[in-house]
Amino acid sequence: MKVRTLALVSLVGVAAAACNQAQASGPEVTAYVTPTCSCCAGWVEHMQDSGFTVNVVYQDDLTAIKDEHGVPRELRSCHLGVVDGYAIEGHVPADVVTRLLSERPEVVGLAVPGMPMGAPGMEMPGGRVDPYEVYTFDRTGPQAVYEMRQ
Ligand SMILES: [Cu+2]
Repeated sequence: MKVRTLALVSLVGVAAAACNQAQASGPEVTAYVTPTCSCCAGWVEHMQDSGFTVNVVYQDDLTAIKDEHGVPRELRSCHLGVVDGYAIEGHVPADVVTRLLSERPEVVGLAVPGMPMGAPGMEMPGGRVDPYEVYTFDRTGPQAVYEMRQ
């Protein structure tokens, strides 16, 4: 019993150390945004607040970069994030990106199509939140609902 407790304590120690390290450097996201998009800037801020390092690339037209990264047309939103080889389309919450990076499913990326009110970067003054889905996708189209938010 005593041995088990000790093992558990040291495991927790390792996990805490790993967490601190992740926060210090943070996964790197390249965010492709249009210069006038305020909700895109809101999402960038949300990712930074969640410990991600975000490199913002401004482009007037994101069609080509989204085509290049295999984002299906029917799932498109405003900005595109690229993190660790995955494409993150639209207002995907940071914790769902973190889940993706730990589970590493065989998908091209995640998408929140459109611009649901209340999603990160789409916060409404009255606090309104519309339910929305986070989809996984490959180059042929949406694959599955990865998470639902409301
Ligand atoms: Cu937006």
